[in-house]
Amino acid sequence: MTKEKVLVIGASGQIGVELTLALRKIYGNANVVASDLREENELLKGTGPYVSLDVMNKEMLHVQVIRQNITQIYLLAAILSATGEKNPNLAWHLNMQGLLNVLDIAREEKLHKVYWPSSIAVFGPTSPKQACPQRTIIEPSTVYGISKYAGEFWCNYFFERYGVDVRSIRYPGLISYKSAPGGGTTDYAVEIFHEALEDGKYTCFLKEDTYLPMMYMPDAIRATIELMEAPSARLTVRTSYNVSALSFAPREIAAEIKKHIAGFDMSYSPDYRQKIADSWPESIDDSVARADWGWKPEYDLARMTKEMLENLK
Ligand code: NAD
Ligand code: AKB
Repeated sequence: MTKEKVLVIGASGQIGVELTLALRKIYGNANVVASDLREENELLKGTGPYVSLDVMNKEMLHVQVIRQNITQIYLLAAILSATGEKNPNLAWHLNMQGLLNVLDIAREEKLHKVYWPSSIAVFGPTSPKQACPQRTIIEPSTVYGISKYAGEFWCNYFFERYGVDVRSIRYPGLISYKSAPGGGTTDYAVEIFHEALEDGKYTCFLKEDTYLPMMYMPDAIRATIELMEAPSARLTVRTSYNVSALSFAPREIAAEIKKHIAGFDMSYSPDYRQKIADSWPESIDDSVARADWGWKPEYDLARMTKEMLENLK
């Protein structure tokens, strides 16, 4: 078996830190190179190689891939929904060109596999609100969603035309305690834990009854690794897989936190992110991922809340 050497781009971000640590357990510390535009995350320091890298600089990226004998790339560098609405051109540029740079290099260097996440943000106001299916009407209304939907089809194109083994998941909002979220609409579901523990109160930027699909980070990391380890022949989706775990509204997570912090006080002050949240489905149908590669979530709202509070304390 060929030795795998993995490059994680965007390794200092919310997913990158935990995914890099998980990949280092599988492939060995020295065989997973973490990279980011910003400095190495504290949790990664001393656990394996780190290089400073801008995914927009294709030449430098190509040099690193050759120099380090990279066989797989996990591309996590992106601008998320809320930040994207503040700077649409930058979001489009990074989210598209970063992906195209990686796909081109993967084709030229015959990389074994590429991972690139999409998002539930591909869905828009005309998509079904409940149990949104794998294949349905997709008319995204954010620049982030547009870039993810276009990206999904680039992945499919590179697979069909050049045989690049690129795999993808449409993550819901991810909840984690190790590294901070990076400018999304679902970030409230992380902030709430920090502020509940620090101040005993939180002002939510979404309305109390805004249901959104969510997932606890250990489930997301496991989903990613299970998809990447699945036999290629079993995968029927080469755009991006729906995966589902939780669906809750701000008032429901507040009620769950109150079970642990009795005096916790939640108030609401919706801002521009409400419109983004309103354009997304409330829940996701992930039956294709379940059938193709055996996906199944482990965490419900109660278990996730308990673990988040215990770990953040
Ligand atoms: P994040 O913002 O926390 O991390 C992204 C990282 O990319 C940051 O550390 C940033 O410094 C780095 N980066 C930015 N520009 C770069 C560049 N030019 N070159 C190299 N690195 C650069 O994001 P995240 O939440 O970890 O998301 C990772 C991926 O997962 C993204 O594609 C995102 O769209 C997707 N996703 C995330 C969520 C979520 O809830 N976190 C949900 C759905 C999809
Ligand atoms: C965001 O809110 O932008 C992300 C996502 C769902 O893609 N968390």
